[in-house]
Amino acid sequence: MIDLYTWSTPNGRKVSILLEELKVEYKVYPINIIKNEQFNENFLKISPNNKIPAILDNENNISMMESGAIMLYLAEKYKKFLPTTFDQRFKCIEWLSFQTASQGPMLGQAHHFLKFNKGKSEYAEERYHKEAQRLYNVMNTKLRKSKYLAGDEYTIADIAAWSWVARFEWHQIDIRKYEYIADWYINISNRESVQKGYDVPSIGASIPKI
Ligand SMILES: N[C@@H](CCC(=O)N[C@@H](CS)C(=O)NCC(=O)O)C(=O)O
Repeated sequence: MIDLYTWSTPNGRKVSILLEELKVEYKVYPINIIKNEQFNENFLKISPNNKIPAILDNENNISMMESGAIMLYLAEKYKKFLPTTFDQRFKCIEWLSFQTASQGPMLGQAHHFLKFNKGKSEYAEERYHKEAQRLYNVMNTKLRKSKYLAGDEYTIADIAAWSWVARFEWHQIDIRKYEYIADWYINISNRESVQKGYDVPSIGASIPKI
């Protein structure tokens, strides 16, 4: 059994969607980041960086923070959504790293300035909106060449990137302008496990439609 410490955010959803896809039994512990529960001492023991998501694997008592590491851990443990051939495996790690190091953090900055602090810095709004568009072009170009980010297979790299693309309204992107992302987004949105994992912890959230 996996304990999942999470909140209704793109980084949290990456892990709940993956757990649903893997059909693994898990227990949800909501960490309300609006109420600063991520700073509670007990949570700090499994998430030293004070951020969700985090997991505790009760089978071996291993805890894990950082969504990218958690996804690699679960995919490796349950042998799914991480290709086994050398080339494909590293293509998956490459696109997962693109997501955790570039796409997620930059879109997060776009949300900070475009949605939550509008009008505070014209420079930052322009910078992160431009960067969001650049990242969408990178993904669109890749998805024109292959059905999924790492190739022909649906992998943890897609789950990670999809979870952030689902916030397209917050970073003011019209997905319909990115034809290949739009098809990929709809295709993944239609997966039953993605729909289930999206609303964890349950608040009645539904996947934004395009
Ligand atoms: N690099 C981390 C980022 C995690 C992260 O930023 N989590 C946010 C929610 S999406 C959080 O816990 N924010 C609370 C805070 O920053 O205090 C990961 O990929 O897991």
